[in-house]
Amino acid sequence: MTMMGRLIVVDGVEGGGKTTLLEFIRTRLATAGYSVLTTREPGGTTLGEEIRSLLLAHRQDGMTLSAETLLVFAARAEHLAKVIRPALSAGQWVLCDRFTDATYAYQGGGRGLSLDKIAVLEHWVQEGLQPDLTLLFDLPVTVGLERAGRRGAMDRFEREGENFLERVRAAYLERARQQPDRYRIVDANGSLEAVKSQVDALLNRWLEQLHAG
Ligand code: Z5A
Repeated sequence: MTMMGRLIVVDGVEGGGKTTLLEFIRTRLATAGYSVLTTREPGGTTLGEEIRSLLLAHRQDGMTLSAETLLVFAARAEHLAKVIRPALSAGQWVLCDRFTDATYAYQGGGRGLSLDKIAVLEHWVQEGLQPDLTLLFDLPVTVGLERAGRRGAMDRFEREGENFLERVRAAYLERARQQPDRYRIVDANGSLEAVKSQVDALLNRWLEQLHAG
């Protein structure tokens, strides 16, 4: 019987460097002998990437919070069924740029959707599947925005501004506090090299724990 793979998620407020470090993390896990598939949310499938464009685009008539949340979970249902579950079943490891914590943080913390409603969708779509590890890239919102701003035009979420992102950051940290086994917090407010060496150390320790059973 093939061993199930593991689901590792990188998440956090913008500009933390999670996308920049994705390849570094993939290489680190590959060196440890794992076959790793990298993917992202919203996205990861043809339909999911189309939904991502809808979510990030600026529209004159906006989007209701319910529609936004249902679109996020529609993309996730597709992603789980067509990419994540098949890979895990085949023994592959999946490294995903953002996952459901982002829904709790952005739609829940940021926009104020009740966490109970998110939990209903989470149970429906994930049927108990949770990441084995979530690396939470944490940094002051102003630093993250400044970095994201340097990268180019802002998307619909980055334009919400500082107060919104402060609520998003607080929601991420609260989830990490509630489920310390699953989360590792990365202090992303340093040089790229400093963040990399932290991530490397966290991964080494986590892999050791995993092997120790
Ligand atoms: N969203 C949601 O609302 N609900 C959900 O359930 C999900 C998502 C799943 C798209 O996500 C949006 O969807 C997201 C939330 C919402 N909101 N936004 N924005 P995304 O992950 O695709 O967002 P992104 O725009 O691609 O990435 P990001 O979060 O903005 O950035 P990042 O991945 O944390 O950082 P980065 O792209 O690696 O780095 C940003 C820039 O900073 C880049 O120019 C780097 O070179 C630079 N950088 C990175 N690290 C450093 C350090 N240490 N020093 C200096 N400069 C650095």
